[in-house]
Amino acid sequence: MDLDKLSKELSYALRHAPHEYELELDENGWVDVQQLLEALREAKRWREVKEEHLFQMIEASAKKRHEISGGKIRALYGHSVPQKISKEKKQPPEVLYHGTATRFVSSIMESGLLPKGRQYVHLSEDTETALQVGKRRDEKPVLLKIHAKKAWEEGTAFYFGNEKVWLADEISAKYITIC
Ligand code: HQG
Repeated sequence: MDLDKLSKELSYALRHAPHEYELELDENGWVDVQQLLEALREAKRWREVKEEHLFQMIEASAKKRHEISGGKIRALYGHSVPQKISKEKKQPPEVLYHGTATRFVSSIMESGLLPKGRQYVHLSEDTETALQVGKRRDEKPVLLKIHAKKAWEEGTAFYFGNEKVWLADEISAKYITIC
């Protein structure tokens, strides 16, 4: 079983296109594990997929993208489905980071961080993770420091994604500095 491909397919199904699998996410993004497995098994590649592979996939991944609980599974962040996935509000640490491409920086420093194609802006707890995120779009990404605690105290909502990924609706430019 190719666990990396399985993770990518699940991210696609649970973040972006549940309808293609005839799945419906609940308000927190959960779907029934058995329904998901049945939908996956319709494709030849996943005919043999079982629940244990989902656990192995989560275990094998360096990033905690998915979560299983009580017979349900969900993506923890990254959604672009039209129905807004409700996330748990949580006070962020003093600072968070965002790695981005050089070509986006002037627009970000003018309009702030916006969710673009996804439902939320994604922020990282540590600089290393943020730089990795930025490297997806730029060999030499720019690291932005987000003054998260100040933004929170002044009314910006932050949400918990996983231990390393934080979410926000948007971040005003006044809380962002270029590292
Ligand atoms: C940029 C992956 C211009 C923003 C990653 C980013 C992450 C602006 C892009 C997770 C802007 C959106 C999310 C503005 C934001 N003007 N550009 N005002 N505001 N942007 O992919 O944070 O591996 O939606 O800087 O590793 O790059 O899939 O967000 O470059 O954790 O699990 O607009 O997705 O995780 O891009 O990545 P994205 P992201 P996985």
